[in-house]
Amino acid sequence: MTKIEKPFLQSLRGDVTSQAPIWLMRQAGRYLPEYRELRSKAGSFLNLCYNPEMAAEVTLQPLRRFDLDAAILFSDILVLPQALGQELTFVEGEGPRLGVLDADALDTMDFEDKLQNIYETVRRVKSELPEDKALIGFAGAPWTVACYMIDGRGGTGFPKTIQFAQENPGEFHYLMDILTTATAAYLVSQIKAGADAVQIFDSWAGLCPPAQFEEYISGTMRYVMDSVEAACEDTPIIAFPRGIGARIGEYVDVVTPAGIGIDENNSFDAVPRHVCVQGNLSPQLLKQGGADMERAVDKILNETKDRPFIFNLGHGIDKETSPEHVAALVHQVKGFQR
Ligand code: 1CP
Repeated sequence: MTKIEKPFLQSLRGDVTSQAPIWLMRQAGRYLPEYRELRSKAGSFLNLCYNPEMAAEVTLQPLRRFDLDAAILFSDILVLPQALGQELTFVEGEGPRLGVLDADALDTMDFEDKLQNIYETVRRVKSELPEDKALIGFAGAPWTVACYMIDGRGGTGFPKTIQFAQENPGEFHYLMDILTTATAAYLVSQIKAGADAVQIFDSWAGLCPPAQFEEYISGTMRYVMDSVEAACEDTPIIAFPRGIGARIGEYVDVVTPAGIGIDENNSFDAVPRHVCVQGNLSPQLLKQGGADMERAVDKILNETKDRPFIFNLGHGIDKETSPEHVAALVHQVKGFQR
């Protein structure tokens, strides 16, 4: 029997596929009624993350509805600081809250014990996924995770982190080293459990002071990549350094990921043509739908038709998005011959 290819992985290996593969950041989530139903059964977001049966179901929900090419593990970037021993809660409608950070008290030895249910979710999804669909594991990049660990919450622009990184470089470095090692181990375990590729979210890379960009963004990512590649050399890694603007070219040169996520304010042109680009429809346009969305999608598809490419949003899907707009988007992308 011939092996069925996964178009998502073909793109990451550098092929220009005849149709663009598509998945959407935050594709499992509150815009889907079936998600809201399971989420309320689970009682809390974290209960859902740590329950392999429910988390696997939520991971697969968007693929049951739409012809997406990849599932992304249902979890969160903040389960890693929690496994390291920092307190984490999710306040309904307000997002994450982390306890006061004591970097010396972090458990760098046994933190993976607390992530076993997440690896079990990966195994379950993998066993249920059709052969032509890929499973994406993920983690936050050290800078972005440190932002939440130091500021304790999102939505503020992370002023404490930015100040701390500048005024206490030694201590900040210590935290980044812990996160670099732990993130790599966490990703390698997801790959060993069955993830076909991993994405590293540096959602707040754009907030790093420019003078520290090489150290905390591109340099740190290079270390994470080195460790993951040493253990799993054939598994493609997608980097998503959101908001870094014109530094994207330099970033790709240093980090050399198989795939690079482009946010809606950046352009595909800034990246060498052999590197697989992923992006970059505005989540607002998806929410709006209709002719404006169609035009924007068409522009993206035309711009990327001669290079390895994965269709995605420029950032996570908005929770007010209509599932019908997602269906229309997938239909349009799949109907475009490259
Ligand atoms: O109430 C709920 O149901 C919780 C909402 C929610 C969801 C669905 C959170 C809280 N996290 C998630 C899942 C999630 N988070 C996924 C998995 C599935 C998928 O993509 O379908 C992923 C990949 C993430 C990653 C994540 N979490 C990032 C990076 C991507 C991004 O959006 O920039 C970040 C920054 C987080 C932190 C986080 N977790 C949740 C919220 C609301 C936030 C953002 C907090 C803030 O800064 O305000």
